[in-house]
Amino acid sequence: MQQMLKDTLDKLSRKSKHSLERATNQNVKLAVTGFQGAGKSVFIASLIHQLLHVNRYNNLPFFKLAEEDRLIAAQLEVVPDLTIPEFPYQASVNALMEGDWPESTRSVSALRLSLRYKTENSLISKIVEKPTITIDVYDYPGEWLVDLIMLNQSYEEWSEYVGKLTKNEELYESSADWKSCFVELNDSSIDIDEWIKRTAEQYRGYLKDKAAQGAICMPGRFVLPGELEGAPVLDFFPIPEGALEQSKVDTETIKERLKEKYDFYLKQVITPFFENYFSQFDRQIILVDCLSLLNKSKQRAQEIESALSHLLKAFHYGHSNWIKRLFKPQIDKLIFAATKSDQVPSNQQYRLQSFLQSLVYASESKVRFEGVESHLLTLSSIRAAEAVVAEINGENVHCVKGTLKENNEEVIVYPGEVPESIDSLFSREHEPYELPAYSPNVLNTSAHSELPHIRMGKVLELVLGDKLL
Ligand SMILES: Nc1nc2c(ncn2[C@@H]2O[C@H](COP(=O)(O)OP(=O)(O)O)[C@@H](O)[C@H]2O)c(=O)[nH]1
Ligand SMILES: [Mg+2]
Repeated sequence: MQQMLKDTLDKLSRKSKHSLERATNQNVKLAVTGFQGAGKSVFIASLIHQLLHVNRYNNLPFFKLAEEDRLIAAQLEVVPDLTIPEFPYQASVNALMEGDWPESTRSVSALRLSLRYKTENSLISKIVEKPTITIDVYDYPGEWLVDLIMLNQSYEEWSEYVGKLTKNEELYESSADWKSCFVELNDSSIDIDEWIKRTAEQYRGYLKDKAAQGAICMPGRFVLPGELEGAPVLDFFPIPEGALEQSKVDTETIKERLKEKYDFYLKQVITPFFENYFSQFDRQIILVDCLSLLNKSKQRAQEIESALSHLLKAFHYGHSNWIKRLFKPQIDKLIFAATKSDQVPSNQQYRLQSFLQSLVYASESKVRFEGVESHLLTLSSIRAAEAVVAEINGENVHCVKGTLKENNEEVIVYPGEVPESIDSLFSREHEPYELPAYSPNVLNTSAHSELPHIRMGKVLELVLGDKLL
């Protein structure tokens, strides 16, 4: 009888220990957000790499878990949703190790990383000595992110918004002359559906050319259709101001057809995408490639700034729309990061940070007002270039040193001055900032497959620090 009682008690305590252990295991879903080329995929690859190698290289200052030597081990796992392909972590690291940047992203992928660590809480350590925390990260083409803006717009509003953007057509070279298709509407016998199909094809061609020249283009699937290549849902386009005035065809029918396609796109393409991948996140990091604005013409930079501010508005957590329901319930911390900070001399890092702050100021205030904790920093997922002081015309000048991608030549560059705010970028004539394409400097800095970075430890502390027991 006694033995039976003891067994039962043991069983019970094992069971409660098990459920307590389960309760102490945490999961963080991190949304890595940013336009194409912002540095999302490289960021994810580096983040994972730093965590997998933390005990070997002591590479994460500011990440307390690492500094206090409490991380036992990290391990890659499959994300429970088996329908999502795995993030190509190994391929990305292999590319970096060979001195190449990973290929740009063409579809959604995800990865889970589990960290087992020692808790510093003596009470918790009595129950579970070595808790685990898992981080899920999702990667997707930045081209698709911009469509979030469309969720706030009717066809008419969208058409007007992108109509303004396409006014500056001479800014971009393209062989696709979609606007000239409107001339065909002088012919009353034209088949409207055929015409829409043809014009949409031209419009997609135009957007692809524009995107290739660094513009942010909407709808994102027109630039990178993924599985929608050739699907009729992509057969729509905006109506430029006054373009239907000379039309001998029923313009109401045209508008109706385009609106139908637009609404279908919103409902069947964008909404499920954001519902599937964005609704579950706890933490978000918005990566911004501020430097790419500095070497563009004013008009091109203004276009990107406008897309960014529209996007951030769509994220406003307090909006009384369904985007609020998508994002707000979960996300309690938001980090804005200016990426590729290795391309800025050390004495100008603060300028990069204040430039980012000026870009996101309105959004950050809103987010804080809503009670979401927000942070702002500069980082470099892979430190390709390095800050140095060089003597130029007898003076010591803060520069960057890197290896050029095109010919592997080592160069020391004074890139110019980062403006302290977006207003200052637009209000005076700046010398374009020099941004040569550097190779990831992994081979030079590491004999042991370490990926050099700037401030990834700080990012990890912000993302995970307060979740650890
Ligand atoms: N110098 C430097 N360049 C970077 C860094 N991260 C990304 N890049 C560059 O930016 C490009 C785009 O990065 P990627 O992560 O593919 O951007 P994504 O489109 O947001 O996923 C890379 O191919 C690199 O040329 C960095 O930390 N430092
Ligand atoms: Mg990518």
